[in-house]
Amino acid sequence: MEKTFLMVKPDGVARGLIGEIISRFENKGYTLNRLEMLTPSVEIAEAHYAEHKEKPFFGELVDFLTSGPVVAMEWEGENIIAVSRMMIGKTNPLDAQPGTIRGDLAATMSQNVIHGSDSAESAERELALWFVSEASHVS
Ligand code: 3AN
Repeated sequence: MEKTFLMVKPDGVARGLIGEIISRFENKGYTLNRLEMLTPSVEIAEAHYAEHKEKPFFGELVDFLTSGPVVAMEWEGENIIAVSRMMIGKTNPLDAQPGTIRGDLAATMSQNVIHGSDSAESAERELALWFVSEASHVS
C-alpha cells in the first residue's frame, strides 16, 4: 500500500481548516497513520523545499512555512500519491478546479492551504524528514 506526506500549511491551520482537510482524505477511504502539529524550524522548511532553493520565492516560502503551526501527516492508501495530488488541485488558483481542496479553499499561489508529495521519491524523502524515527512515534 502506498504512503504519502500531506501537510496542512500555516494558513490552513490559522483558518481552521484542519478538520475539513482531514475529512476529505478520510471520506475518500484513506488511512491516517501519523500526525504531528508543530511550528517548523528554518532548517526543516529549507530541507522540505530544497528543490526550490534557486527560485526567487524561496525566502518567502521558508518564511511562510515557519510562520506558525502546521499539521504534518502520513497517509496510506491505493495510489494515494497521484490521487491526493488530484484532490489537492493545481498550485495556481487560476488552474485549481472547483471540487479540489485548493479550488475550493485557496485563493493565492503562495498561501494554498496544503502540501502533498508529488512522487514516490518525494513521499519517501518528506516522510523521513518530518517523521525522523519510527521508534519515536506510536503507529
Ligand atoms: P505544489 O505545492 O503544488 O507541489 P510546488 O512544489 O511547485 O507546488 O511549489 C511549492 C510551493 O511553492 C507551492 N505550494 C507554493 O506555495 C509556492 N510557489 C510555487 N510557485 C510559486 C510562485 N510562482 N510564487 C510564489 N509561490 C510559489
